Amino acid sequence: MDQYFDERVESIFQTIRKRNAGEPEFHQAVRELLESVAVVLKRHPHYDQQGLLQRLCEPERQIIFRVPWIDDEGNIHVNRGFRVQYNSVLGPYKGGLRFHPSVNLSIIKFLAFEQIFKNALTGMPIGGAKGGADFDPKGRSDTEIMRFCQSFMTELHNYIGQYTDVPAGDIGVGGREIGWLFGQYKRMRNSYESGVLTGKGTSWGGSQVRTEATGYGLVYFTQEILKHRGLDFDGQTAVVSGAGNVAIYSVEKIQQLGGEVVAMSDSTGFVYDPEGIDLAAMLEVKLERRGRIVDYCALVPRAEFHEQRHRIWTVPCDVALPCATQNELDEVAAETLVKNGVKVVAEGANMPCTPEAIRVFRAAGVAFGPGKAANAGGVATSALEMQQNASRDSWTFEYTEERLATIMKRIHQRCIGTAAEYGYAGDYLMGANIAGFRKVADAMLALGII
Ligand code: NDP
Ligand code: 2IT
Repeated sequence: MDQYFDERVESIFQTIRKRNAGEPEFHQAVRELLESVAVVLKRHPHYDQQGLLQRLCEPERQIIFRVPWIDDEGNIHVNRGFRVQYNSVLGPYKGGLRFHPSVNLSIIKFLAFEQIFKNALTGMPIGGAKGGADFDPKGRSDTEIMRFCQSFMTELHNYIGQYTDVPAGDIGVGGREIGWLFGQYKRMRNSYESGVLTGKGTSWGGSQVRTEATGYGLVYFTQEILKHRGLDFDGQTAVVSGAGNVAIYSVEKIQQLGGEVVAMSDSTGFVYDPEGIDLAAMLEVKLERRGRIVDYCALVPRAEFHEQRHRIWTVPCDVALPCATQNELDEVAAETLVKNGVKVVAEGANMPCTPEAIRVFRAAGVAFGPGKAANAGGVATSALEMQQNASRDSWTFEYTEERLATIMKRIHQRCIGTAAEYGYAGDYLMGANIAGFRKVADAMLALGII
């Protein structure tokens, strides 16, 4: 019986792999989930009815569209836009938009697939989706990026809505872009539908704490892991990769909790600051000037710049938080972290650790918080924004942050409780995958073959 389900899961995965050829990131995300779920099927064979796994792995809808725009010199550019509406069994599709030259269907599908289970873990009524474009905002003027956002929304507006699909930000899409996207949506629809996008400005329907939420939530989740091991952040040394939205607010919260962050990175390299990152200087370089991380060293001369961003993981630390992009932390990096005594690794980015790196951490007994649990605070606060929009209310910063902290604690408990129930005590990856899967699968079985 046990072997039957291992083989069954492998055969379903092979069919998915063949049907979605040339999509390695998508295969990676599906494989991890299916491998965790075999143990659930052994205990509850009814999940293998109604073609559940095959339906779960096939997106409900995938939209690919042309995004033409004109640059400041009058040249015409054509980008490709995506929205993968993966699963709406728990609520309207929900998930971010990524603008980055590396965006393709494989990346959007893996992100949308992960989002289904992440959103389920939050306990909020939201389905899973992701979108974006292979547009590179780097070096573009504000007017070029605004025109791009307007062209993107001119097509996307046909497929979204507060009860249908609610996008938000991700890499390359922050509050500024959400403003341009929302402005164009409002204009196309002649309707002030606040709940159609999240991550809005607080004066026009946005929620307090949404900007900080992914980073803060990640650190709350990591704090729970530390507590579970009889530790806290006070005195811990941390390394945080990336220098964008998630990384910056992770660093802020770690510092508030008494930890010290000694390294951060961007796509051009990393900085090591032996006295701890000066966040005001980093905010000036990355958020105000939108500059390169090397510029931090001009403001903080004690810091060192290193060109190879992957080598950030050679900096010894107790807590490692990869917060940049997928597959940024590989097996070699994981071995180095373990050798240097890392205690906790938690994913702020989506799928930043390769499967081989995760195996290294689990084998070494390092606590590993997978992204779909650890970085769920962003989307959870998006759901709080939807709640405020639906009731035309707005909550204070303190109240909203308290809600976020409670949600992250509950996700931690759900991971720990579920992992123990299935014989994997302390294994957050198994806990998150199983708890997320069961919630979605139960709803899919209840709603029939759709
Ligand atoms: P930002 O665009 O604000 O920042 C991204 C950071 O990662 C930048 O420092 C960027 O460097 C670096 N980066 C991005 N792509 C690459 C790449 N291919 N190679 C090297 N470095 C790269 O994005 P966010 O902080 O919002 O997102 C970071 C991660 O967190 C992503 O994986 C995202 O999916 C995930 N996430 C985001 C949430 C959110 O609410 N924003 C919620 C949950 C997860 P550079 O500027 O040099 O390109
Ligand atoms: O990966 C993610 O969870 C996000 N980019 C946030 C999604 C959202 O809808 O807030």
